[in-house]
Amino acid sequence: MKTKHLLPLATAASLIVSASASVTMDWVTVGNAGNAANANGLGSVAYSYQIGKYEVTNAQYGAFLNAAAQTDSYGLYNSNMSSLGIARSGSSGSYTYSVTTALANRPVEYVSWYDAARFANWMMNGQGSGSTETGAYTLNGATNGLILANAGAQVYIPTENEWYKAAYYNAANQTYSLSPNGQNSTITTADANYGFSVGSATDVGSYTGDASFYGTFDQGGNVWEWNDVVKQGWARGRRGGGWNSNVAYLLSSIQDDGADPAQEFNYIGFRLAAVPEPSSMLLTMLAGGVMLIRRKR
Ligand SMILES: [Ca+2]
Ligand SMILES: [Ca+2]
Ligand SMILES: [Ca+2]
Repeated sequence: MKTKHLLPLATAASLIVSASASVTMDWVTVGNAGNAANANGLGSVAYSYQIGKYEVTNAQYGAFLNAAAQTDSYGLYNSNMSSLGIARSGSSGSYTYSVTTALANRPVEYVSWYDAARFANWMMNGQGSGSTETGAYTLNGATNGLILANAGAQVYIPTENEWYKAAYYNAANQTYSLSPNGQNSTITTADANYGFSVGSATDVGSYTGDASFYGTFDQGGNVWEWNDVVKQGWARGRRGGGWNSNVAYLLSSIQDDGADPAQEFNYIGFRLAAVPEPSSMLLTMLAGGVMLIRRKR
């Protein structure tokens, strides 16, 4: 399972991947629209959507930085990333970023909710020179404050219900499991990266036998993941626990109070969600002859 960690360090340090390539995201489709919520009220989603199969990786975020952070006006880069696989060189206006090959498939860490929102905007706007400031979220330079997703968001930070359904719902028996790998009994450190069992994040998808019902990996452990729910009027949700978390935080039963969306730590990352483009949705609406209410928040 963790054979990749046996790479000789000398090799790992000398191999640098070019991070200028475009980002390919692996998605899983979460269907079964209109499923009932769990007993705690979470997990009901009235529409079909996609969610990242994995947490966003250093390779993906490094490509984003090279495209969008040559002048890093919004703090997309955190210097603590350098020891975790993304290095910055040059000076403001011509910054470049390189990703250490051996760490390319680790989840990106030290990202705020706003960094995740900007990555989502950039993805929705077609990458490259696409804007980070408009799209799924109208940021226009904001690095704090309450920013809500726009009605037309197509690539975005998942809602708490979307995240929760993808992690814990089993459509075959219409129940929610305790753990994101479908288990109801207590999971162990053979099933997910938590409790300092590894001591850091691992490559996404390392726990190959522990996908969710819909095929996502690492929704329990590795890194906590931002979601879009607003808590306490200002905080944003994050779920799933991280490599340093107690097992309780991995489970569907945990109540989340949210966190400061500006905080950046070495155990919080994110994955994205997506819904079909408006053109295909318009066809659905015309075909159905009904108003399609896209998302509930
Ligand atoms: Ca940041
Ligand atoms: Ca297992
Ligand atoms: Ca995770």
